[in-house]
Amino acid sequence: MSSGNADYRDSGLVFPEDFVFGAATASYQIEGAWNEDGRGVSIWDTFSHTPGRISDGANGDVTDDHYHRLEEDLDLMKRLGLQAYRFSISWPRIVPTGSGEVNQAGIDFYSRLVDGLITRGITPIATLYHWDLPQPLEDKGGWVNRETAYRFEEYTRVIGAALGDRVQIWTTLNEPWCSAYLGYGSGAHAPGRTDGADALAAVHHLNLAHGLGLSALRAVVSNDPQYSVTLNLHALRGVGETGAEAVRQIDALGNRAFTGPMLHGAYPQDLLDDTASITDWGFVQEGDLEIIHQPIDVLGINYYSTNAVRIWDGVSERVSADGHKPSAGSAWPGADRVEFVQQDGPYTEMGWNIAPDGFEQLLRDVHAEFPDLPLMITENGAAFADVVTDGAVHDPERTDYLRRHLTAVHRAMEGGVDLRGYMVWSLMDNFEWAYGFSKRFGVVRVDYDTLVRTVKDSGLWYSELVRTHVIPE
Ligand code: IFM
Repeated sequence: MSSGNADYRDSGLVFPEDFVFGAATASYQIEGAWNEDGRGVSIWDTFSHTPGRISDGANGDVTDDHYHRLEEDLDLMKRLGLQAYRFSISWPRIVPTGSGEVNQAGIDFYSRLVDGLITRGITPIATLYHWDLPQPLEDKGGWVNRETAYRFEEYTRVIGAALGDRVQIWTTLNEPWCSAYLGYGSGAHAPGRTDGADALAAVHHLNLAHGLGLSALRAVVSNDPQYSVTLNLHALRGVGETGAEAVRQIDALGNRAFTGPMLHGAYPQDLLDDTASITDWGFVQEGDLEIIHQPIDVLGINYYSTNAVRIWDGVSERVSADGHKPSAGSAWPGADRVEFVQQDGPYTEMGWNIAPDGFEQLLRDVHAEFPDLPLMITENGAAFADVVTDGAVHDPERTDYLRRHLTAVHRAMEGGVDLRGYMVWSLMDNFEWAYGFSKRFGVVRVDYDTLVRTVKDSGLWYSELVRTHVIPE
């Protein structure tokens, strides 16, 4: 698959003054302190402590130790000049068993984080759920159980009341596609379950949690924040004659299963038809779609690469380059005949193809479908095998990746897409889920032995961009 990416490397492009540049992280990936100050156990603690689940045998017990290094990390953000910081809140730090008793120490931690950001002139963007479900809720069925959505609503009310005078953008869920399909379909992510019907029930209950969470926030916050959700919308390329049909199926499962109910107020009929032999969608109850379909102020988009698909001919050896860790089950229930085709490089260390043109196209497509909805890039970045040389990290590939993707963002804006900001993934190297510490996404290096932070060359480059709003040389 060739792609037209060669010319996506402009410098000198100017972003509007009110365009916000920041960085993103997630609680389980950076905090550590997994069993301190009253924090409960999450599904990722259980999963990462289970032998064989994480490629390098790592876990998030300590990871970047951000919980204990909060002030140092806030100073680092200030030094980089970040205008916004997108973090996630660990549900089991706030409600350790997932329901009932609230842990004040957890609330205090995020309150200090938010105050520390505001003092430094950095806008707090809070994500309520970036995958660390309290284990006791999983023990009752996790996201397959409708009750989990109501527990999410309760947790949201607690943390919304505590931080709802200061947080400026609230994001309900991060990438519910991963929570549902990797957590309950392919089993590559916690809780590691592999049942297509469960994955689809999880899709709906996550959508429901999004709606319930929005209502809960609206009822308790005291400032005037923006409301959002972050989706990892799949940028799809059809291959050959069957490409269009394969794109339709994957688009339904990967994109429209979320944008349908959240932004149009209905599940797409073709999704229901494609999955009819797996589930009758009886878990969608009367009134659910009204709860889910609420106005949001900005849609968060995470983008890394594209997927190329076609319908498998049933004869030739089947490839399955869907960009995720090989796993026991399928991440695509009902799309059994779709084949993910290996795309041309270059690739990042994740094996993901580098495709800024796919990024621009995705942004244009989303804007065309939802012209009145502002967009924000809530994640974009790349893992590469960094090398430390005399205390520095020269990572030209990451800078090049960022430049190309920021060029794509700029071109989309020139083309009329209403884009409000860009959060690089990630502020610092961290626990990359099923890959442990083997993949580094940070613009700041973390030495996992000493926990020393070193700004990479890409971080210096990004810092200049943030300061000037012009893509540097
Ligand atoms: O590290 C993850 C993040 O938690 C969610 N989006 C994709 C990133 C890179 O895989």
